[in-house]
Amino acid sequence: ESERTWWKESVFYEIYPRSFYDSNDNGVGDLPGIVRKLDYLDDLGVDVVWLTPVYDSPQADFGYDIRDYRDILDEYGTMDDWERLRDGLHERDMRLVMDLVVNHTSDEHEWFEKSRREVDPYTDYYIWREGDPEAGSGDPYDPDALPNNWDSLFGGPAWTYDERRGEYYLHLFDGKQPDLNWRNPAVREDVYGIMRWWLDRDIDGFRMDVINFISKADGLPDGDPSAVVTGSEHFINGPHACEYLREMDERVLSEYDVVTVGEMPGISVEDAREYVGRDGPLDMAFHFEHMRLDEGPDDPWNFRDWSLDDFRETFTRWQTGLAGEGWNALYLNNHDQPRMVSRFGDEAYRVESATMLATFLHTLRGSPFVYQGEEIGMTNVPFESAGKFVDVETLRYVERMLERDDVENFEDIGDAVRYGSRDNARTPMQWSDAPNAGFTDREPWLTVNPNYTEVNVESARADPDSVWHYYRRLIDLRHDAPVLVYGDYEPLLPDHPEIYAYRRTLEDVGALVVLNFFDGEPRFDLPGSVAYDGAELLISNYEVERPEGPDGFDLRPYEARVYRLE
Ligand code: TEU
Repeated sequence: ESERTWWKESVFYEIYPRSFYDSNDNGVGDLPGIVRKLDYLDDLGVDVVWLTPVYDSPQADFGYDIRDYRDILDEYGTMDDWERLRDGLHERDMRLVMDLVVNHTSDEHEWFEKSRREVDPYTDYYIWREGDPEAGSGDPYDPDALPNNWDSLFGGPAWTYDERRGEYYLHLFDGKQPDLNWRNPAVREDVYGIMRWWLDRDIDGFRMDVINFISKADGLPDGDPSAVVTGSEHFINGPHACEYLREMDERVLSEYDVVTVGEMPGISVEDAREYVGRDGPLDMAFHFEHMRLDEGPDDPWNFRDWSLDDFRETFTRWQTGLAGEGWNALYLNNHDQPRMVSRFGDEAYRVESATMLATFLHTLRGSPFVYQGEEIGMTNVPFESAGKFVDVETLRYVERMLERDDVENFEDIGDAVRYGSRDNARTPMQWSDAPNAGFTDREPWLTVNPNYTEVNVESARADPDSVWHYYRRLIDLRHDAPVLVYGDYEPLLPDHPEIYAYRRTLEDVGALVVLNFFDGEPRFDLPGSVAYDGAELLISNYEVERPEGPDGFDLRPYEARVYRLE
């Protein structure tokens, strides 16, 4: 809706704690490490920090598999460290958003341990089915024996047979991440209890992991086998997802002034209106449409070029589709995605394309989410060999592919894995040109990108023309220019093959955004429909000769300009 609130005016910063800063030199980032970098975040100017999971967990999916929702992973620190982090943020007028991962738990969570043993009241806390182990060969993993044909999002069947209980349990992700049974009111009550426990510790909101997956279709019917993820039509935006979230809103969220962002793979603008529209239970949603633009239609790992037409069409649809209805959560990369420079920009024009994409992110209608390292233009990683990857999704994919007859060795799929692996986003934050990028004094848990000698915080802060200083200026600009936050969005030059341009308008103030998405030098001509009396260049990533106005100019590779129009 169009109401003004703090979270619409906020720039969010996502921290992946394992890779942010290691305070005790064991090779793993931790909470005291983040505390030491609070002034860094304050200097950058961000308003809200979203922390990916720091709870006790066996780390099968690096924290998205939670063993205890009310405790901090030992490697990351203690509750006291967490409180110091929260207070340090609040003292600096920053807010803290925690990750809520409640579609599934770890298989080491007490609830699951009890559910396997059919201990009440936990017997129905998860989704158990008998299947037909007698079918086919009698092997419980014979596909005919499984309760249905659903795939896990990490590949392979979504069912694992539990010897102890003699039944299969559903897991939309790894076998170590069993799905909770949201139909059971006691499960929902326990989730609300966890939420209140954190909200009462004065957090400022939740990012909710795959929250549109919590409701599975009645009877768990077989899915269309031609879908990219078989079964997904039966668990993405399932029949009761919105209803459960409404209940959560009524019972918990409405009592607190917090922000909620649902991570929602597979939602359309129409779905988003239900979740985050006028009467929607949540504030914002992460959609994935722009993340699909370079993925093959049948195989997400079969990467192809994305096109500016599709990119512009997608963003325009979300900008106009939520206008007056809801609020966009804007991102170009996160801990699950390749680095934006390597994907939507150009490593050969690293600084230019990083700053151009940053300009885009901060001048759309919605709240920008900056992912750690983005503000210094970190890029994908030239992983030396298969053995350097650690992410479960990547490892499962490699395993699966190596079983195929047409794949001889890792290098046959090396390009796709190097481009698409989530590990690209998870290598240590590059603080300086010291060994291990100044992240740790020990062997880090995941390779450091060798470009750290050039791309690092210390050198970026020393260089006024760096990506870092551009982010800082851009964030300041957004704080001072309500038109960039609240203004209407209108695309200009809708068919231009190289330029993405748009106008934002708030009452009598306009902003003109002109972005060259490639390395050519196209000419920009302001459409005659855009009238103005005066124009001021608000920000640009190249020097601009002062008298040059917004009506027409030649762009340089990845150039970005924002003009204020009166
Ligand atoms: O990600 C959800 C999700 O859809 C991922 O499968 C994502 O699309 C994929 O990794 C892209 O390569 C969330 C978390 O952000 C992710 O880190 C977790 O692994 C996942 O949920 C399970 O909790």
